[in-house]
Amino acid sequence: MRRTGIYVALLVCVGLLVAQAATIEVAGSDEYGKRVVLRDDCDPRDPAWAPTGGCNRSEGNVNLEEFNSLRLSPLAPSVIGHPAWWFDPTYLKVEGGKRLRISNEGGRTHTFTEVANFGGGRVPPLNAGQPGTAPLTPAPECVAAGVVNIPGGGEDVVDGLAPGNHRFMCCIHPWMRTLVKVEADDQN
Ligand SMILES: [Cu+2]
Repeated sequence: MRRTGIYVALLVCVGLLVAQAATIEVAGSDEYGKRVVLRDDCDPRDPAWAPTGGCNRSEGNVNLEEFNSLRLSPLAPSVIGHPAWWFDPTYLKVEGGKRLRISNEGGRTHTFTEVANFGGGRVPPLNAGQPGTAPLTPAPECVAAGVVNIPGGGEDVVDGLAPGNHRFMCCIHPWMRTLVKVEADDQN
């Protein structure tokens, strides 16, 4: 009886380990695509977000006043941006041929736009640096037709990326950036 109990306990342990391994595999697996999360922490209780699209979050802690106060730094002439507005991760490697899933877990609208070079976005007030300095020059891709907006809670998919470096930025908040390094598929 005692030995049976030990076997049952062992089986339960093995089962738990297998279940855990499966969960980890799915979360990090290329089979379903790696994921970039577009993040912000807008405060839905602040009505000041409403005129520019609102804040589609159940909770958040950054009001528009704080967002604006952290957009610039006295230590730099150019745009810094509120640190809660970011692409997570800011650098990732994917295997060639695998898709990339994009999830906007923020409450504001963002874009995940590939550009040849990082630059300014399409919203002039968010490109402006310190008084007396030149604003960021918009990346051409951000002012072209067809830029896809991803609303708060929205999803998108990027696939067909060739091996090499790919720069993605938000065309609204130009400090939101990531570099995707696509590795050559060595099975060819
Ligand atoms: Cu954005």
